Amino acid sequence: FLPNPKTIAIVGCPFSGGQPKLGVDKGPIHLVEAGLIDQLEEIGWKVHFDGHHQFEEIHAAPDPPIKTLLKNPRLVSRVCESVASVVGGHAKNGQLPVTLGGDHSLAMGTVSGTLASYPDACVIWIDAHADINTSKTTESGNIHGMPVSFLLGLGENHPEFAWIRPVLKPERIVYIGLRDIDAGERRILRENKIKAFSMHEVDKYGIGKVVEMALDHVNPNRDLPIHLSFDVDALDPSVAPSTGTPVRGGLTFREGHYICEAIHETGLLVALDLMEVNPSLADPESVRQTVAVGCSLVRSALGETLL
Ligand code: EXY
Ligand code: MN
Ligand code: MN
Ligand code: MN
Repeated sequence: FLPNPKTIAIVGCPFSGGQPKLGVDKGPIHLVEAGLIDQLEEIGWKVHFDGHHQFEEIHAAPDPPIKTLLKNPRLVSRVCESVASVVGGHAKNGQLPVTLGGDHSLAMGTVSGTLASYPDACVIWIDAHADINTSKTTESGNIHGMPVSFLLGLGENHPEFAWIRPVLKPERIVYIGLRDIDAGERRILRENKIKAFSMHEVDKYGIGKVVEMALDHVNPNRDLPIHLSFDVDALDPSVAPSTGTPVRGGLTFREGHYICEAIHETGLLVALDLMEVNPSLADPESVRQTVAVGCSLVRSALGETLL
């Protein structure tokens, strides 16, 4: 799908408004300072660094909760709308947007941007969580637990979110890594027949088979563009400790990398998100480890091989 020279657009999104913990906005700066851009050039990409978007023009205060529950709804909505246009613009130019979060609410923007250019794209969502709460089911009000429901058009019909078109079809998203799902989310997954491979399936079949089954579901003929949205909390907390909502029993270092490598091998990747790296959580060595694993996942998805 991408013209030569193959070009990546790095979109830094220092944004934390989809959840309450400070510091996740520092994720992109740490990933870039760890050398991600040079590393991607070394594996043969032309890299356009699009900067750390400050969303300065977005003044959302006062931003009272909508229906008393959703937190920072206007801020999150407007930031994601801006991310959708930035990511969509890069995709239209034939570049591969790599969006560095920031919290996972940003994926409302990134996936919207991808689907604007590639309407038949599928989404592979790697996460401990399903991020599919609606304004009716959310218990926390944190919008990073909700982006998928917005993309599917299940949730909010508040005019503030009217820009988000329900562009994603339930059969075009698949999850890998789930292990912390709310009761309401479980119902939504079932009612919409959304395919998900939890850690149980990873244990049962092995990661190789799980990725193959996931691709068979969303991309049976291996001809549709792929948007990979990788939440670093999909990894086990021993592998990626610096993240806001860690859940034990996650993907190993190799399982996470295998997913990225296998998706690269399809030749179909058109957009990548790396989300929820929070360098303010945990000790300096854990932060270094999490940032390094984040860079290394991105390299694997973009073609770094072991041999
Ligand atoms: N399901 C919980 C909620 O809705 O608040 C936890 C969501 C955590 C979401 C993280 C980003 O993946
Ligand atoms: Mn640019
Ligand atoms: Mn997530
Ligand atoms: Mn998560």
